[in-house]
Amino acid sequence: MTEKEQKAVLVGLSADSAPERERSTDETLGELEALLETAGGISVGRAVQNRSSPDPRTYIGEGKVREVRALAESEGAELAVFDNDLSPSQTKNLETDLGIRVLDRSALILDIFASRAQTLEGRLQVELAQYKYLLPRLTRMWTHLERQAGTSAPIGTRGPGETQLETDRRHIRRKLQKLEEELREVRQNRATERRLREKNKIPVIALVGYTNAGKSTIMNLLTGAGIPARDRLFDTLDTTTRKLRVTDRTEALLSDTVGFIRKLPHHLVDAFRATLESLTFADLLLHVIDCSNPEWRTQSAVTDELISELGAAGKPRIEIFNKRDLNPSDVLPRGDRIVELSAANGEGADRLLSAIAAVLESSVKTVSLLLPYDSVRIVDELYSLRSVKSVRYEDDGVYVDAELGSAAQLKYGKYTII
Ligand SMILES: Nc1nc2c(ncn2[C@@H]2O[C@H](COP(=O)(O)OP(=O)(O)OP(=O)(O)O)[C@@H](O)[C@H]2O)c(=O)[nH]1
Ligand SMILES: [Mg+2]
Repeated sequence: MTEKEQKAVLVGLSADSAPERERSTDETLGELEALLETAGGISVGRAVQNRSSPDPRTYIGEGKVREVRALAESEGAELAVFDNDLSPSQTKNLETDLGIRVLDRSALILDIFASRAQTLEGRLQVELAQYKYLLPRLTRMWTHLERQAGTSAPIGTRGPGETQLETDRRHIRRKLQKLEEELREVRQNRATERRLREKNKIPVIALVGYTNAGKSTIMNLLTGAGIPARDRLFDTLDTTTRKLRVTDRTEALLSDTVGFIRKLPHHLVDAFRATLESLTFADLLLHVIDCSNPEWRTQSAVTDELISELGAAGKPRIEIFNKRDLNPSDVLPRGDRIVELSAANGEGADRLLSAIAAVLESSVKTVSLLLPYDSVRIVDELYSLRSVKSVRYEDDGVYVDAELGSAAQLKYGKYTII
């Protein structure tokens, strides 16, 4: 499903009964337009309605439906994209009343994810989310078709329709099961990688933030990873991890992953939970905020909420106010764990690295290590970190007292005797 240069009208509802976050505004419609463009469509008109509550049948009111239909006809739109989530029956009713295809926000985001996913795990996750989205909509598709055919089917002939629907449902359930199995297998491999990483005890840093905030650009700046970083939403869907040299005494693994957006379809959050779980294994989160976006406060709050939802709220965190070059004058929050950055030109990278080092090397402690003779090269490593305080060579190995930051404490943890 791609929407190649399809003309679309954007429709939003701001219902008093809905929580503020779910109401449609100029800003959310602007974001919807960016999503549409990312999916290969083009907006030819907007319609917004204020109402006390959504219409159960068509979401927007009857009069507004007529207005949208007229707008779509005059602009030659073949698609109406709703800024909110529609129930399966609302989608069907709107398609009938408007005479064009109707997508809601979740369907549009799913479509973008489907066209972007690169790795096996990414593709499986998106497919899983798509089938889950489809399942409840299947019934409606059939009732719709049945109604269209104008059949009030005589008793005894109603079977085949039902059977077809059941077959389709069963088919999708089987497909879902198979996808879940395949995902389990892929994830098992990743769990093995993670165990290996833990054995080496290198601290893990995860980039998080709203889509398009500049996460991949920062990853490239710091590690030369060469990840594509284009000005479109959801450019990155897969997790990439690279080694990062923080200072001459500390190295870490930095990972870049999928960005967040408000009203992220819950099927997607569920499907991507495993990818996003890398956050819960991280030792430090870098929360990237695009401070040139007038909506950065909301975007940052959405990210905070998703971090909590994923169970990573307690992690040490550095906030990066990125794209400072595009917004040099605004007064931004300040603090030890806040860094202003222009990832595009590298301005502020040194401050970012110092802030990372400060977190990873915080709580420097003197520890005593016992290194077996086959691991004696570690003494050289410790000398090069300038952390050695004393060394004793005994029968059972080398006893070293060293001053280590928390990253190195982790790394050499298995040799620690005090
Ligand atoms: N002017 C300016 N542009 C930037 C800066 N950082 C990133 N960009 C641009 O912003 C756009 C998005 O950057 P990405 O690094 O792809 O953003 P992302 O957070 O990885 O986005 P997703 O993967 O889509 O979630 C790209 O066009 C970047 O070149 C910056 O500091 N200044
Ligand atoms: Mg990216």
